[in-house]
Amino acid sequence: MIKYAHVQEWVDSMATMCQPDSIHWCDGSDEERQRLTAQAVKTGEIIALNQEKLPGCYFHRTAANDVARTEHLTYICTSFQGDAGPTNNWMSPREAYRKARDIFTGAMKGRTMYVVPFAMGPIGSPFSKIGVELTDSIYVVLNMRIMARMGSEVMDALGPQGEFTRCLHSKADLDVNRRLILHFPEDNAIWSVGSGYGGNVLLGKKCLALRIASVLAQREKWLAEHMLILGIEEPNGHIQYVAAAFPSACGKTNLAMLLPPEGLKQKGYRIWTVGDDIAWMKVDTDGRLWALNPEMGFFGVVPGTNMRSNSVAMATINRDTIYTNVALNPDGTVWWEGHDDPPPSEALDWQGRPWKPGLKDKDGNAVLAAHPNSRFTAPFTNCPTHSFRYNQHHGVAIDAIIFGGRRATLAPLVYQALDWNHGVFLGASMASERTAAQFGALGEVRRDPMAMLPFCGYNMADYFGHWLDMGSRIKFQPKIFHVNWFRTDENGKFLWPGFGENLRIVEWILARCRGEVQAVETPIGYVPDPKDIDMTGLTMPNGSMDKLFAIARKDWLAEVDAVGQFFDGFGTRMPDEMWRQHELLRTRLLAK
Ligand code: GTP
Ligand code: SPV
Ligand code: MN
Repeated sequence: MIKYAHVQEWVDSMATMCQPDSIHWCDGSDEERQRLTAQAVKTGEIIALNQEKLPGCYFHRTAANDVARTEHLTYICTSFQGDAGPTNNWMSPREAYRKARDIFTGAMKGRTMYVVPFAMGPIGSPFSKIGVELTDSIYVVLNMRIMARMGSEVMDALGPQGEFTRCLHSKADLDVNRRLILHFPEDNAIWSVGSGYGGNVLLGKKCLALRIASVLAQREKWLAEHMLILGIEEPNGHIQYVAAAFPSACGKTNLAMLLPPEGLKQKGYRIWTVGDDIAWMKVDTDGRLWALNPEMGFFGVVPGTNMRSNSVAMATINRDTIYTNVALNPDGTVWWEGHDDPPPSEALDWQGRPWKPGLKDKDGNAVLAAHPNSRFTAPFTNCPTHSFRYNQHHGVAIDAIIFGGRRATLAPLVYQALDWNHGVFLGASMASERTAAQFGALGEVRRDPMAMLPFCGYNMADYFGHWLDMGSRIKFQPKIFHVNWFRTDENGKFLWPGFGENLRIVEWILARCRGEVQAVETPIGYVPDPKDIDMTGLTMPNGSMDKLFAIARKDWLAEVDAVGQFFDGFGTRMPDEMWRQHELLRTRLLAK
């Protein structure tokens, strides 16, 4: 394998600090995967699952205090605090390097440092970016091999002078008090220490493909977004693509793997999964917005996944998958809350403790077998609906952009922005209830603009400005929508069945994009005439649809105030157009 001098020099200097016993350059071969897997099984870092029932599958437990992204320990390290903005934690690069260096020094003693060259995006695509991650975790190497293009072919593509993101990771002692996830956009570098959990340590994903990439995207006039990409093919062969941003654990993987509901089957749609978490989007010479998924695998939420909610995911994760923090059955298979199988009579929970149904903790609360943020890592091509375009260098042309949150009240099932700038406002004022995907209080409603709050690598006021600017660069702008699958009734029950049934809403969205269906103009945007949503085969309790589409003026006016408070936090850096949109919404709500 080629070891270019500029890479070697950096590896050497990081090794001097971390002091590993040895250094291994990963070539990405299958032989290497087998060897590293055997080694990790031997040390107990991973557990081989039942190879008859789950061929190629392995299981890993993270430390009990290391089960989700730790946003409060995640920093954007720029020379000026204003460049990180009010929604990011900030540290000066000098202080960040100093603090991290203390923890990294000697952290790899007794361990091997793995050098992992990886590409986000197809190798050779003008979209693609190369990174090299140094890590002392085989679990990370095996996950990176699934999630990204990895190994010698990437090094070959890099070339002797090639620019790459310098990604350094060490588990160190997994001490939450000595954990830091640091981004240095000015140096194109990421340092992560003290964690072994997904989003904190698979540095190609959130750290590079969103936080660092968003900075590059602003500079180079493209978009790096927390979005799924989905294609819907009609029987005549015409495929329309949508990109959708929902916050973590709010349904991206599920929508990306959508299975048409029974009642719509006769329409003959075919679904193509292009991506489930990240979209990089560029304006092409044809004046359209093209989107590409830079990843090669799924790092998806396990609980709630079953044959009814997502049979496509079930088919994706029955082989060559790494499971993290689920429950382990005595026969070497796995289980989680919401699995098709009934709970096993006995199992080991995600922490490796004996578990049985009905188990309560000392306060009388049910003990979960799987962690609510337990995850699967599965190859993209395992997915039966994976798009034949996944390796194409230009991605797919996007017709609609969908924003969505998890909101028990307020936001209707679907509405459409009046135009691009209103759509940007709609994305910027998004809010959602907090899930288990990040450390913090569950259920609390927080603003999460474009589902990028934890992932934007620069000042979000500038980011909104960039979105506005992008609109003027796209000749054939995608239409922008907002959805809410999570509205509840008085008893806290979801009003909308969700999952495959969401196709009924996507269908309306696509018809709007084709200009084939009228809509009702309301103060917040266009909403469907209920008769335009195909409800064949779906019966809902009386009045549900009214509740799903109710727009309460009083609540929306309160929302306008809350959005205003959020916008105030950005001070004078906020683009005037965002305030103009805010005022227009208030005016429309107050008008008779
Ligand atoms: P990240 O990987 O964290 O970015 O999450 P994601 O946005 O891909 O979310 P995912 O599709 O994994 O869904 C998260 C949770 O939401 C799961 O428990 C799903 O069962 C649930 N969910 C997904 N879609 C729907 C839906 O349409 N309705 C309801 N009620 N729940 C849903
Ligand atoms: C998310 O939290 O949005 C994820 C999982 O997709 S992680 O990779 O941990 O960020
Ligand atoms: Mn995500």
